[in-house]
Amino acid sequence: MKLTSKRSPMVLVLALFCIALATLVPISPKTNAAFAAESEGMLCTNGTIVGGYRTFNLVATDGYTSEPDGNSIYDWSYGVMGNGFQLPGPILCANTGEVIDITLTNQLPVATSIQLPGFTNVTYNDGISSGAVGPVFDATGAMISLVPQAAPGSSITYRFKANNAGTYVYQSGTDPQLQVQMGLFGAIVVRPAGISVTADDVLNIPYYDGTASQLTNADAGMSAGEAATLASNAKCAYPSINNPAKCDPLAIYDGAVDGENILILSEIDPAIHTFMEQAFTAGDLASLNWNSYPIGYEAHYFMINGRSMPDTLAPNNAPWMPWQPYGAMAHVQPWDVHVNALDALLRYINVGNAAYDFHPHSNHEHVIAQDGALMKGSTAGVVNDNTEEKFNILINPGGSVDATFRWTNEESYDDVNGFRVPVAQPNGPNLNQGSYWSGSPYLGSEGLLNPGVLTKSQCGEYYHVAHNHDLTQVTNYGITFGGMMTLIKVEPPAALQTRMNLKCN
Ligand SMILES: [Cu+2]
Repeated sequence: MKLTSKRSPMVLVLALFCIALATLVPISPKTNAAFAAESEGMLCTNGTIVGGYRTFNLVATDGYTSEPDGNSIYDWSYGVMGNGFQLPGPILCANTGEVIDITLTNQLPVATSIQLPGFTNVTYNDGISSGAVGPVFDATGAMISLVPQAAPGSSITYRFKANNAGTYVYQSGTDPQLQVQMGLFGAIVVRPAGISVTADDVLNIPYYDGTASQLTNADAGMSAGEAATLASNAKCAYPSINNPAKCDPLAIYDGAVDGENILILSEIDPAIHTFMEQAFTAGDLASLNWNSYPIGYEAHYFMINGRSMPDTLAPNNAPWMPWQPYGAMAHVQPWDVHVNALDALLRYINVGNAAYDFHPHSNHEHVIAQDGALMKGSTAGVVNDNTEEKFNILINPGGSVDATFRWTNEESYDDVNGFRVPVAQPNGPNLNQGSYWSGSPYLGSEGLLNPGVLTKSQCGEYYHVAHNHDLTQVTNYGITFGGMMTLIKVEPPAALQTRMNLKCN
């Protein structure tokens, strides 16, 4: 008796320990995404060429994503077959002229599909029937899907030709108000095939000097040799309106891996996700549709590439977010006509249900395309340029916007040659130092910080905020400085990095 009474608390502790261990086991274990290297910039899924078709094998499946406040959200999303769940779905990259096959295998307990806005002549084959995609109706005549769908456990292939370069959405066409909210969305990026950017093209890239006059790189003093070097690093987003064999001068961008970026904007009402999780766990299939949701819609998380600020700043494949593989922080260096005259490209997509007004601080961005169409027209061979410098970039639901960005050193200060514009700083105690402040107003320098201030500066770089201008959406469940926000990292010029032996990555 004595022994037992002495041991009882020990047994209880052990039992509690076992229960604690058991709760650490995921309820629904999922295949982890293939362990991939960290990187910056847009991360493409290229598929494989099978029988002349660019082929993507996707699954629709469920899993969990994390929010910066510690919340874990149950989602549905597309993933690459074999890699399992990820949010958003993979960024599918292709070239103009290619025929694309997307085979979707449905691992969800409800029917689902892929709708491809912006592509024409899409056909499907589900092994039983095939033909042009179109709305699907039930026996009573009610529409149940915008496109043919895959039943749970079955597959469907969609085939279409990538005729035009651009940035496109793909998303569920089945109960889309619910399924897109749950995470069934991704991006398709089509690049123009067969266009190489020449030195002459780079010399003629328009150069906006802040006045009404529009110069070119050549006017700004670029030499032919410099243009040739930059041309070898350049990529093209859209062909010229009048000469499809050439790149449009405003659509030439920095071909470095981090020169091309994507921002897929979305939002989450966590109550819907919890409701669907509970219905799924209970096997209550009738509740896995929009009509069964009993309360009003209210989003509390707002994301870029499936992540909320500050997670947006982490690199692609950050190991602590295995199911949210895409970062959203663009890296640039100061524009320089001699060594760095190619702009960064930012591709925006909105899969939310209202327009988002996105605002990059510091410089305007140059909006060049909307919904996969270059904003230029041609009347009797004369090009009408409707591209525009924008302070606020409006992205409509289901739509896309492409914009270029450059950061210019307006005061022409030059740390390589020791020219500094005088900047008077307040005394330390009067200075509130943010965690992205290097301690110095000069790019490539670091200065003294007040005691207790930890900086995230690596090499005296600048960080510019870029965020949804509806500040209620720059929040994580109501807590500000989160949500649909990221930073643009302006690194010191390459020459200064070399000279000062700066480590910027
Ligand atoms: Cu702001």
